[in-house]
Amino acid sequence: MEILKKYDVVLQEHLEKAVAQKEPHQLYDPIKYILSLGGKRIRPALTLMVCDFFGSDFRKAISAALAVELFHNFSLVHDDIMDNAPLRRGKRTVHEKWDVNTAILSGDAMLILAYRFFENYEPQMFQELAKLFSETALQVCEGQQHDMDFEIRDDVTLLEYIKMIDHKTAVLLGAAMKMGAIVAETSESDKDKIYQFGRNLGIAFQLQDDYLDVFGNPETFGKQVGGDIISNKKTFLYLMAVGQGSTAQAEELEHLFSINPKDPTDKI
Ligand code: GRG
Repeated sequence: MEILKKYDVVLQEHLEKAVAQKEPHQLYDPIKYILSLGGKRIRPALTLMVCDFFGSDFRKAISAALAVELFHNFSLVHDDIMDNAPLRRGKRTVHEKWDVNTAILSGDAMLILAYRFFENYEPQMFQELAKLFSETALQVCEGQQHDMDFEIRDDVTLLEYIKMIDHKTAVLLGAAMKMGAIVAETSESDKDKIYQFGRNLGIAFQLQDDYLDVFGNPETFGKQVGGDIISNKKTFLYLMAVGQGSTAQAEELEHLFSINPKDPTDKI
């Protein structure tokens, strides 16, 4: 987290600029609001860090990082509408502060603004980044749909849950990191490895998020603690509580994420 903090100032400055002086204010005020609430900014920081890591100037990756953060914020605004959530980042959600229609439209604008950031790259890089972005966005929608479907099911398996969070959350962390590698023009093999790393990190991230939803400190969690229980979400804790998680499923998971437990270098 200390390393990632290094990128915070740059990100803040660029995010503010991205929506400054845009009209109509009814559309952009909610965007400015959600961005002003900060959040951890982990995804864009990872984009910049990976670019840095591969020896390239991290400033080249700023547009990609902004696209990732705008997309993430858009998904939070729409997710909060779907969950009827009152709080985000410790403050009122956009649909609570304004209304649902405004939150939908401002979210849509953020999605488009995100995409437009890729236009700052040369055609070949634009194509690679935009393709990854649209593939990822579609997977996020698919993950979100599974998450909703699971609310009314009682037989969700651990494997189904992991696949769901892989799409809903982890692919975006994978894409955020891969974008840093794309901008740094690394090899295809490095791009693939960093993408896998990001996805595994994303799975761990969502497991932690699920845990905090139940046991987090309401003062610092930023969301309503217990929200997942209220909406009957199928989380890791829920599945453990009802005794889901067999050895066969664990083996399938290893296969899915290409982890070889016997190879000590493969312990992402
Ligand atoms: C992709 C077109 C399209 C639609 C979106 C609403 C939706 C469909 C998806 C929701 C996906 C979602 C909200 C996943 C949860 C991911 C998650 C763990 C969010 C919290 O991330 P943090 O902790 O938040 O990084 P901060 O506030 O720190 O930025």
